[in-house]
Amino acid sequence: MPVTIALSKGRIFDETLPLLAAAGIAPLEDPETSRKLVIGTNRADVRLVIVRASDTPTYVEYGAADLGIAGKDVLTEHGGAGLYQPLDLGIAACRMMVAVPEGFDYAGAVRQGARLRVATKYMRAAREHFAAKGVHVDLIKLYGSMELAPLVGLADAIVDLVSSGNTLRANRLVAVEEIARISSRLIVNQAALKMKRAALQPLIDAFAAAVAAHA
Ligand code: PRT
Ligand code: MG
Repeated sequence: MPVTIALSKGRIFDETLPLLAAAGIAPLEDPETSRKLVIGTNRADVRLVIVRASDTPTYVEYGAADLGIAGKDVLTEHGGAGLYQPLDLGIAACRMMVAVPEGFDYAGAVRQGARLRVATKYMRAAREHFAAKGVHVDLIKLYGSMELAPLVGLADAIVDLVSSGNTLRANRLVAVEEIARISSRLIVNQAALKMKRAALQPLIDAFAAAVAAHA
């Protein structure tokens, strides 16, 4: 039975390549240039499937992939049912932040108990964060480019991921609160781990060793 690993292209794929190499796995094609969604590797028993980042937990949950790599942000929204999460890989690191337009008095609005309109793709994380703080919010679900929302009056604030901070700066937004530190995790289908342990455990161990070596 081949081992199937679900990855999203872009930063997760790029930052996973060295971990795959440490496990002796080299993709035969580059998903940035190939249109193939199933990519073979140098090992006949290992293949990669290229999925949307937010779909990775779903493929692994249903066993369509045995392993996957997904951001903590994505895992929080998914809920993690059916997934074993043995390793924080430390890759694709960023922070989930609350951000507002420059000059917006966020602390003042919170203090006065104002009801804030918050646009985000991360509904669950945002809901839990503001509920824990006792801040009343109306959440507006978006699928991307959250930074636009406050600029055109759709929202007072956003909850988004920030790495360099360049996107916030370019749109005259400032981060006012950290919700969580984010990195990507190895996720494993729980049933596959039992049925295919002989094939999966060496990969998990190789990833763990590679992560420890870089720590
Ligand atoms: O892009 P797509 O809509 O397909 O999905 P996605 O954005 O979920 O996928 P992808 O591949 O962009 O991100 C995959 C994972 O990388 C996320 O789930 C995070 O765990 C992690 N990650 C790390 C990031 C960032 N850093 C990041 N900076 N994901 C997104 N961003 C975005 C952020 O949303 C914002 O728009 O980059 C912008 C900010 O970047 P800076 O450098 O300008 O601060
Ligand atoms: Mg993206």
